[in-house]
Amino acid sequence: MSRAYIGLGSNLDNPLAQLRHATAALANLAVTTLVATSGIYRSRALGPGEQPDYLNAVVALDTTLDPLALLRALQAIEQAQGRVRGERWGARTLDLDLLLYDDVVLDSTELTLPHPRMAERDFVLYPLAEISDTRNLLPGAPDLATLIERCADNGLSHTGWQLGQ
Ligand code: A4P
Ligand code: MG
Repeated sequence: MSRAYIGLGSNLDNPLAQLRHATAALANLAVTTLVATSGIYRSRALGPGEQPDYLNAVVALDTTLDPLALLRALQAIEQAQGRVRGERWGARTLDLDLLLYDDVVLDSTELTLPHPRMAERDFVLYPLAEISDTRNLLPGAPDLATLIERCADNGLSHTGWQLGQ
């Protein structure tokens, strides 16, 4: 059994419903158990042009899917929720990022672990810190509390909402 952390993001088509729907889909994945969910955060869109704010959250899964199988399962959930791949970092109904998979380090075209941009993103670090042991979480990186201290302020706020209804 491996522990994986998934970052969820949405800024189109009822983001709150998108995140909750995705959480239910993750809980239903084969050979996978949903073990923890963070609160839901609002954050300013990082990316081109004028975009609506994002809702972001992180969940923890225990799974026996290998990392690539899990990534493909995440992409299938994105597709099922109407994700249209357009401009990089463009607005989207649902983005599921595989943040961490145990302490696996991987750099292939299809999958990079840990997620290459997670250590600088407040909308990943804060929800992750809610549901994880913050020490030695990212292989080869400072602990989560240090990363949070170093992270630029991008106007992150907790909505008070949870992923489960
Ligand atoms: N890929 C490689 N490693 C991974 C991984 N660990 N997890 C590949 C997920 N995918 C991974 O992703 C592009 C390719 O990355 C995939 O084909 C996969 O094989 P994508 O989801 O198709 O495209 P994208 O999400 O537009 O690009 P990218 O570079 O993954 O963007 P990010 O880093 O996911 O950022 N602002 C706020 N406030 N909140 C957000 O959640 N998210 C993004 C997307 C931008 N701005 C944001 C937010
Ligand atoms: Mg992505």
